[in-house]
Amino acid sequence: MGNIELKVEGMSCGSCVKHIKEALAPLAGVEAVVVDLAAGQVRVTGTAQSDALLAALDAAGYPAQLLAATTPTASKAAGSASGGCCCH
Ligand SMILES: [Cu+2]
Repeated sequence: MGNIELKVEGMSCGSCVKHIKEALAPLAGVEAVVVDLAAGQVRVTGTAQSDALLAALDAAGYPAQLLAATTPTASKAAGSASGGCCCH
Protein backbone atom coordinates (compact mmCIF):
# COMPACT_ATOMS: atom_id res chain seq x y z
CA MET A 1 0.00 0.00 0.00
CA GLY A 2 1.19 3.45 -0.72
CA ASN A 3 0.28 6.93 -1.63
CA ILE A 4 0.03 8.31 -5.09
CA GLU A 5 0.19 12.07 -5.34
CA LEU A 6 -1.38 13.75 -8.29
CA LYS A 7 -1.47 17.29 -9.55
CA VAL A 8 -4.95 17.96 -10.84
CA GLU A 9 -5.87 20.74 -13.20
CA GLY A 10 -9.23 22.46 -13.17
CA MET A 11 -10.26 22.06 -9.56
CA SER A 12 -11.83 25.28 -8.47
CA CYS A 13 -14.56 24.60 -5.99
CA GLY A 14 -15.92 22.15 -3.48
CA SER A 15 -18.01 20.43 -6.11
CA CYS A 16 -14.85 19.67 -8.06
CA VAL A 17 -13.47 18.01 -4.96
CA LYS A 18 -16.59 15.91 -4.75
CA HIS A 19 -16.41 14.99 -8.42
CA ILE A 20 -12.84 13.91 -8.07
CA LYS A 21 -13.55 11.77 -5.07
CA GLU A 22 -16.45 10.18 -6.87
CA ALA A 23 -14.30 9.53 -9.90
CA LEU A 24 -11.50 7.90 -7.96
CA ALA A 25 -13.18 6.15 -5.07
CA PRO A 26 -14.72 3.30 -7.12
CA LEU A 27 -11.43 2.36 -8.77
CA ALA A 28 -9.73 -0.87 -7.88
CA GLY A 29 -7.22 -0.48 -5.09
CA VAL A 30 -8.33 2.95 -3.96
CA GLU A 31 -8.75 3.06 -0.21
CA ALA A 32 -8.80 6.76 0.47
CA VAL A 33 -8.84 9.92 -1.56
CA VAL A 34 -7.67 13.17 -0.05
CA VAL A 35 -8.13 16.31 -2.08
CA ASP A 36 -6.27 19.51 -1.40
CA LEU A 37 -8.26 22.08 -3.30
CA ALA A 38 -5.97 24.98 -2.53
CA ALA A 39 -2.89 23.13 -3.73
CA GLY A 40 -4.62 21.44 -6.62
CA GLN A 41 -3.37 18.12 -5.43
CA VAL A 42 -4.92 14.76 -4.78
CA ARG A 43 -3.48 11.97 -2.68
CA VAL A 44 -4.75 8.48 -3.20
CA THR A 45 -4.01 5.82 -0.64
CA GLY A 46 -4.11 2.18 -1.59
CA THR A 47 -2.80 -0.08 -4.29
CA ALA A 48 -4.35 1.62 -7.27
CA GLN A 49 -2.45 2.00 -10.49
CA SER A 50 -1.52 5.58 -11.22
CA ASP A 51 -2.45 5.10 -14.86
CA ALA A 52 -5.99 4.18 -13.87
CA LEU A 53 -6.24 7.20 -11.60
CA LEU A 54 -5.04 9.54 -14.30
CA ALA A 55 -7.43 8.03 -16.82
CA ALA A 56 -10.37 8.36 -14.45
CA LEU A 57 -9.55 11.98 -13.69
CA ASP A 58 -9.15 12.77 -17.33
CA ALA A 59 -12.50 11.15 -18.08
CA ALA A 60 -14.06 13.24 -15.31
CA GLY A 61 -12.72 16.39 -16.90
CA TYR A 62 -9.76 17.03 -14.64
CA PRO A 63 -6.50 16.45 -16.46
CA ALA A 64 -3.95 15.25 -13.94
CA GLN A 65 -0.35 14.29 -13.74
CA LEU A 66 1.73 12.32 -11.34
CA LEU A 67 3.49 14.48 -8.81
CA ALA A 68 6.01 11.87 -7.84
CA ALA A 69 7.38 11.44 -11.33
CA THR A 70 7.03 15.02 -12.34
CA THR A 71 8.48 16.18 -15.53
CA PRO A 72 8.32 19.91 -15.10
CA THR A 73 5.56 21.06 -17.37
CA ALA A 74 6.93 23.64 -19.71
CA SER A 75 4.42 26.26 -18.74
CA LYS A 76 1.03 26.55 -17.19
CA ALA A 77 -1.17 24.71 -19.70
CA ALA A 78 -1.31 27.43 -22.32
CA GLY A 79 -3.87 29.78 -20.87
CA SER A 80 -6.55 27.26 -19.84
CA ALA A 81 -9.00 27.82 -22.65
CA SER A 82 -11.78 26.20 -20.69
CA GLY A 83 -11.74 29.06 -18.22
CA GLY A 84 -12.85 28.17 -14.75
CA CYS A 85 -14.85 25.50 -13.17
CA CYS A 86 -16.23 22.62 -15.14
CA CYS A 87 -19.03 21.90 -12.67
CA HIS A 88 -22.50 22.27 -14.00
CU1 LIG B 1 -16.14 22.95 -9.32
